[in-house]
Amino acid sequence: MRKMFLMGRSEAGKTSLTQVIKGEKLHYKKTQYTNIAEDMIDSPGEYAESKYFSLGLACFSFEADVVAIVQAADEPYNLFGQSLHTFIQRPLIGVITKTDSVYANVPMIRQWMNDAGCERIFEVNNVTGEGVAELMDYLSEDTERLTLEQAKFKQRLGLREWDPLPEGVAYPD
Ligand SMILES: Nc1nc2c(ncn2[C@@H]2O[C@H](COP(=O)(O)OP(=O)(O)OP(=O)(O)O)[C@@H](O)[C@H]2O)c(=O)[nH]1
Ligand SMILES: [Mg+2]
Repeated sequence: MRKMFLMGRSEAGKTSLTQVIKGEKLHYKKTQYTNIAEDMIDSPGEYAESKYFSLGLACFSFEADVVAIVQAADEPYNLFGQSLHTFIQRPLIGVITKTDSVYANVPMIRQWMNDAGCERIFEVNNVTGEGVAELMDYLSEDTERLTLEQAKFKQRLGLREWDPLPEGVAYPD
């Protein structure tokens, strides 16, 4: 199971998403701090909303296998800059929550997530659980653990750690 780090504005639905994935009933609990000990790393929305804290999010990302931007389908403006994936050394995905909102504008949020460099985008409704299975399938894939030498070998090929090796290429002994 890949360890997912969640970041996004307050009320985006990060904690609710962790509850649905864990099979818990939705219950409101304001996130006050970032806990890295759990299977998923949840963070307070205020970190993403403040330029003083936002850099810290990049540090938490190193504790995770995958970083997820969480944005509600009815968010009125975008907090995240373009090409965010270039300074996060983990696969970046997008999770669009509140797809049930009457103000939902999923194509617009998708555009923001594509601009940020998300390699996969998932749409979920935390209330009904719709779309969550697809995200769980993605998370259930294991991340390959590399030795330093293997990581350096991939770098020499211009690959990121999580990119597959080209066909016919193997790590040197
Ligand atoms: N309709 C609807 N409401 C949702 C959905 N996801 C979350 N909510 C509601 O949105 C509110 C905020 O959800 P949280 O999961 O606490 O948001 P958060 O991103 O963890 O917020 P912070 O902890 O402040 O960063 C709660 O009242 C949730 O019940 C969704 O998919 N649909
Ligand atoms: Mg929360």
